[in-house]
Amino acid sequence: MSQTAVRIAPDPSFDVVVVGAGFAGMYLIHRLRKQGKTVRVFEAGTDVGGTWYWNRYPGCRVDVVSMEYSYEFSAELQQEWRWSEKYATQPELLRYARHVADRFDLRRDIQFRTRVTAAEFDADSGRWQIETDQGDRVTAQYFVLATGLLSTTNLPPFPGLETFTGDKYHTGLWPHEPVDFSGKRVAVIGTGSSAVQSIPLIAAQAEHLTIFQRTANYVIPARNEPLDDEEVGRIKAEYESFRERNLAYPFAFFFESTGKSALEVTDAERERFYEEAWARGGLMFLGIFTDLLFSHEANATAQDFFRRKLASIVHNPETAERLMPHFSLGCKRLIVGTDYYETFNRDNVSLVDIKDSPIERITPRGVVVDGQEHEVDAIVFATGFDAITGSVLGVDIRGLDGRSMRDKWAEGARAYLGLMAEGFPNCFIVTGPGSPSVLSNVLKSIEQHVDFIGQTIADMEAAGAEVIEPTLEAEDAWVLEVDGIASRSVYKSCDSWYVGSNIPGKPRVFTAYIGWPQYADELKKVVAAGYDGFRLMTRDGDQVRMAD
Ligand code: N01
Repeated sequence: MSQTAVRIAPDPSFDVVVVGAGFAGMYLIHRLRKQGKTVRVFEAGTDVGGTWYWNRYPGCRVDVVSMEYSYEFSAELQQEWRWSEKYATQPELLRYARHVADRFDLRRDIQFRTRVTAAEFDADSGRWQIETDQGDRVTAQYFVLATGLLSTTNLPPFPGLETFTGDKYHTGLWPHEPVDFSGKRVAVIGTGSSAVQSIPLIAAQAEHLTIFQRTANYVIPARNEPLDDEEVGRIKAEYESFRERNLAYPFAFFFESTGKSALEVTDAERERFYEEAWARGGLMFLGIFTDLLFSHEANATAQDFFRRKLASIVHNPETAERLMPHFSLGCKRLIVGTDYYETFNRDNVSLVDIKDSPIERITPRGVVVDGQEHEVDAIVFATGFDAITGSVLGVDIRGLDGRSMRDKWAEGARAYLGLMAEGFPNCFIVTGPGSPSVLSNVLKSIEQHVDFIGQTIADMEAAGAEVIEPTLEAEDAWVLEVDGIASRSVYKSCDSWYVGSNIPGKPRVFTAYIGWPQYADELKKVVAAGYDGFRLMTRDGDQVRMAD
């Protein structure tokens, strides 16, 4: 451990230390407190909310419907909170997070403005020793990474970046004060979800907007709308069964499906189903046929539909051609947007294709591509995240015999059930690699994992176990299973942050478990079989057998 100035916290010893006060860290406090555990959460920001604290760019909103993207652990909470729109905006989501923090008095267990820098397991004491950038050194029996999946921003090292004299923004680290682009020439680099959400709003304000696109993506209309009292009342009257029904869907959120292959219907029927799904909008488009994510042939029919839609919206045929994606729909995350393609019909918007001519450099005045300087007053980097693993590996985590997580994951992230890694006892990762995580309604995955952690700790205590760790055999088998399912899908067929290819040098591994209900069953089976695949021990290393 590094020898930084040490600040002794008033009580440096906890049952559980958690990294991150987003939705996972917040629910962990509530759940573990109820079990009588002492919990300390360290959070780099100045408030709760995680993703919704950091991502404040114009247009930022959730792409899973609000009535589903919310906690269900408290019936009172879900009854009293009133979402105003089908897809809540970032400010509303942040208000929700703050409301939850106040309602359950969570802040007293959170230390803000503090980043965990290192954590090491001490086999003698069976405890984790944790260090922060504020000089804290604390210990805990359990160490939980609630670091989020899209938290560590990716800012590519464009040559000359530091010489730019205008304003620079990253969508994932947006200022807390309002940003006014009126009268400015603005560049947006990137065309992922963050860019797609912000581009129409920036275009409406800026004098000119230039968009630098490396890969054209598929954008489905959100069809966002205010939620009316009648609909909210109907859902709230049967919230429990509404939740239960939605968890039976592959991504743990509801969608309408024909229940058929895209290839077993006539051309006219297929077109009608696609039109209906386009009119409904949202991520749910992917579920309209059963095989869009598993058959390239079926997927090609959806790609064709999207390209025709796009061509019908964008007036300039050359621009439309440049906006056409050329990979399997859904392979990169389908983007949910509002007026995105329509924005390219504005006179003050231009599109620069950088697929074959990457950004050469950034100058004091702008962005150079193919020898041409595009002069701008501000640059918005919508260049994404070191997803899934970035924030876990941002902490120097050392397990048994000082082995580092960075070494363990050098060839790709691996964790049994996406929850625990062999060699790192009593260390849990919420929505970690190998769990449904990014392919789910993540609020449901968070509650599922936090409940699993709470139950595991309670079961261990009842059985006299103090240490839990997965076996290497169980971890190996799980990694193979996750990869096996992914290999039958379209997800590995393109470059994306899902496989880590957006970060130079990152191992290319697809780590999301496809199929929320099957995963949920597996977790239940593991517990019912006495924590199958895990080793449970006393602090002295004696094996403890859990009841089946
Ligand atoms: O990031 P991204 P994001 N030179 O990685 C480009 C969630 N989210 O922040 O595709 C030039 O998707 C890169 O190009 P390419 C959601 O899960 C949700 O937009 O790699 N360009 C791409 O166009 C989402 O998927 C919402 O070729 C470079 C863009 O930058 C995830 O977060 C809203 C480059 C990055 O897109 C990430 O979205 C926002 C380079 N060197 C985010 N490097 C909701 O709707 C990267 N790019 C809830």
